[in-house]
Amino acid sequence: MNKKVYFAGSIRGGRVDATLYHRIIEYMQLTDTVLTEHVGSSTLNLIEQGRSRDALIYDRDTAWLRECDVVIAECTCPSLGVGYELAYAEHLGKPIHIFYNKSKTQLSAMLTGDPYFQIHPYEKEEVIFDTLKDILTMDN
Ligand code: 6IA
Repeated sequence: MNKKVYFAGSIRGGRVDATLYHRIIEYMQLTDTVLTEHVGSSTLNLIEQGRSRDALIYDRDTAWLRECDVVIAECTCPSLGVGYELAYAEHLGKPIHIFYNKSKTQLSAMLTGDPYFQIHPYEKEEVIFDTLKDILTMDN
C-alpha cells in the first residue's frame, strides 16, 4: 500500500541532521508519499517570520498530521516542534515511529517513557532503512 508519511525532523531546533533527513525522505519516496518533503531541504529560511506566517505553517502541518497514515520522526537533534507533533499525532491515534542515534543523544524520558511510541534506537544509519522498509510494508 502506498502510505502517506508525515516525516518530522528538527528545523529551528537545529539543522545538523538535515542531510540525513533528506536521505530518509528520498528512500521513503521510492515507494510511498512523503507529505513533508521540505524537512529535508537544504535551503530553508530559519528566521522567525512573525506569528501570522507561522500560523500558516502550523495549520498546514496539523492538517497533514490528520491526513497521514504514519508518522516517522528522526529525533537525534532535539526539537520543540517535533515533540509537539508527536503528542498531536498520538492524540489522533496515528502510528508513530521514532528514530534516534543512541551514540549521539539520549532521548527525552517523555518519549521513551510513553509506551504508545515505537522507538528505534540505532548506531549505524543503514539500520534505519531496513526498519523503514518493514514499517512501510506493514498493514497499518
Ligand atoms: O521546532 P522546530 O522548528 O525544530 O520543529 C520542526 C518540526 O515542525 C518539523 O517536523 C516540521 O514538520 C514542523 N515545522 C517547523 N517549521 C516548519 C516550516 N517552516 N515549514 C514546515 N514545517 C515546519 C518553513 C521554514 C521556516 C523555518 C520559515
